[in-house]
Amino acid sequence: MSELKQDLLSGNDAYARGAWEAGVTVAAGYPGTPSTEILEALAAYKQQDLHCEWSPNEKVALEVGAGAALTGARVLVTMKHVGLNVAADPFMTLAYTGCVGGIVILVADDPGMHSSQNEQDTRHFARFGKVPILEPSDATEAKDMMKRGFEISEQFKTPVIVRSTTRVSHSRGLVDLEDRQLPETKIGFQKNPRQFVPVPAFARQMRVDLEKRLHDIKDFAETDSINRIEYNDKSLGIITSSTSYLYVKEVWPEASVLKLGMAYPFADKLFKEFSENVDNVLVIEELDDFYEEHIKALGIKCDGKNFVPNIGEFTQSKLAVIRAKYEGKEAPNLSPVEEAADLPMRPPTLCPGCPHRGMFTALRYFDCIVTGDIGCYALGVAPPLSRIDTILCMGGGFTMAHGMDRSPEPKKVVGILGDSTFFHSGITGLCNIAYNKGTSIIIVLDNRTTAMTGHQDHPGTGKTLMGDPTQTLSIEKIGEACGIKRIFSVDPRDIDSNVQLLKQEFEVDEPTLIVAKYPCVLNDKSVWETPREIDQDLCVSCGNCVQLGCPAIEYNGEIPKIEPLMCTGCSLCENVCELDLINAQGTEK
Ligand SMILES: Cc1ncc(C[n+]2csc(CCOP(=O)(O)OP(=O)(O)O)c2C)c(N)n1
Ligand code: SF4
Ligand code: SF4
Repeated sequence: MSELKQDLLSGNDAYARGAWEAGVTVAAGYPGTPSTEILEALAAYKQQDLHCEWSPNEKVALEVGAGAALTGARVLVTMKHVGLNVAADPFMTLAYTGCVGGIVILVADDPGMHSSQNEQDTRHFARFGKVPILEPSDATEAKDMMKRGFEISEQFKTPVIVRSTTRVSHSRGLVDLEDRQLPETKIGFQKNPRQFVPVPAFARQMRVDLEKRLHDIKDFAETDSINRIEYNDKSLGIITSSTSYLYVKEVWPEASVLKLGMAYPFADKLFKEFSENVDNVLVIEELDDFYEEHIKALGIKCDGKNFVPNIGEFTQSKLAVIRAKYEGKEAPNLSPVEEAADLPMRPPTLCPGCPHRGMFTALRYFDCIVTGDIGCYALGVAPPLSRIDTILCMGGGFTMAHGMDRSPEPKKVVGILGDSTFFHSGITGLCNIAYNKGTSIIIVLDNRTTAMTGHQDHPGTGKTLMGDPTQTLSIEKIGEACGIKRIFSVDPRDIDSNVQLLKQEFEVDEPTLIVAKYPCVLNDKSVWETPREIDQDLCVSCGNCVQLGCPAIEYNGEIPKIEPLMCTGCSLCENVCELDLINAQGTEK
């Protein structure tokens, strides 16, 4: 008898394992917490027959995935919830054409917004696109549902969404390991315009087929064990899914539960059967009233969002409070550790030596509007830099600048985004500025990586996800090709020169592209230099260096001091000290 192999895996590792075991041969995605580690873990299998790639954005990833799935290959596409907004266009039509090889779109939601600009409930997208969506609740189910996802995808010829959440992606559990099994499908695209070419004449039939397919999947949802009822005390029946299921099992161990593994299409027969067999129905779902609204529309009486919040992430303690409220009791005080009242504030800040700090410092000399974006540089909004005025979504740093520039707003506008964001969705904004005769200054903070999500490569870094050297795209040349004439490559640490450049470019009546190039100091330690020190005897405590907001500079009584263990020697503080009192440690004064 072969020995059962198990490993303690994070949800994201388990998704990767599931995809690997299911015989995925093509995987594409764009990084975004909490989904990022899935592709990294899958690429680490280094399988000859497995190709994993970072795409410049989620729309591209899904389109690449769709192409591969039409040849019969099994395909995984990964992204975070906001990424599906970017990929919404191909997603909605892929639901029509369907697939040949199974295609799973792993979308990771972030209830509580641990690292996201908004809270979104991806289940709505599944209903919108009319595709099935699975909701694992832990690492074991993450692997299993990933594999089921491919089977369902091939059985019904539809893309399948697997919806993760931060808690599922990042918590660990013991997972059974099985062998990789390649599907038997022969790879080879079979022409079939009626299925793959949604010109109106064919798309109208596809629309009808889509409803039929959805109907069949609904039958599946009502009979397959992916949705299951656990009868217990029948005075209360709870309908739930995802990690909420685990919290429910802890907080209401005696209750009956309808656990939904497939959130959509709705398993109406199960909703009805369950509600007929319990005295009261309570729906516990994270974020929106997705099930509740539908259950009520079926004429079933239930409680839900009248007790359960629709904002933020659940915890056991939150559910214990909800239980008390539901039962009309006083809320328990379940905080496991007393919160310390006097902990110092630790606001998020750019790292010591971060190259982004230099450009923000130069911009502080100007009364202009800065439309920012979502990378590490979003921290430029915080004091003491306070140099970002708006953030919307990836790519918005450029496009919002143009919108303000073309409005009667009298101030000059500077649009900022990072190198990964430039390739994600900055290029189209740049084309637009050139085409529509914008005059804003746009800056790419090019730190040679996607730092915010953990240093992933992108088309500008010269390396693929699989670790191979590749073509390095030049931001300057792309700018040129878009029609921008004024293009400057600068070192963000050179504050004086950058102030002069900005002054000059503010006077120009055409767009300017500035590429501020210097590597992220966490990604490339080769740029670290000797730590700096402040002459403690001569310093007049003017605060210029402190205003950089570098965590390595702290007050030592009246006089600021540099913590040598944190300092990367980036020289920025040296550049802003007008008395020239900051030098490399150990240099003669
Ligand atoms: C549509 C979308 N996809 C993914 C993300 C996750 N995310 C936030 S910022 C960012 C890119 C950061 O890289 P870059 O622009 O190079 O800036 P850096 O963090 O390196 O300074 C990503 C992928 C997101 N917020 N929105
Ligand atoms: S990770 Fe890199 S880019 Fe991000 S704040 Fe730190 S130094 Fe700056
Ligand atoms: S050189 Fe100055 S600004 Fe740069 S990391 Fe050191 S203390 Fe911070």
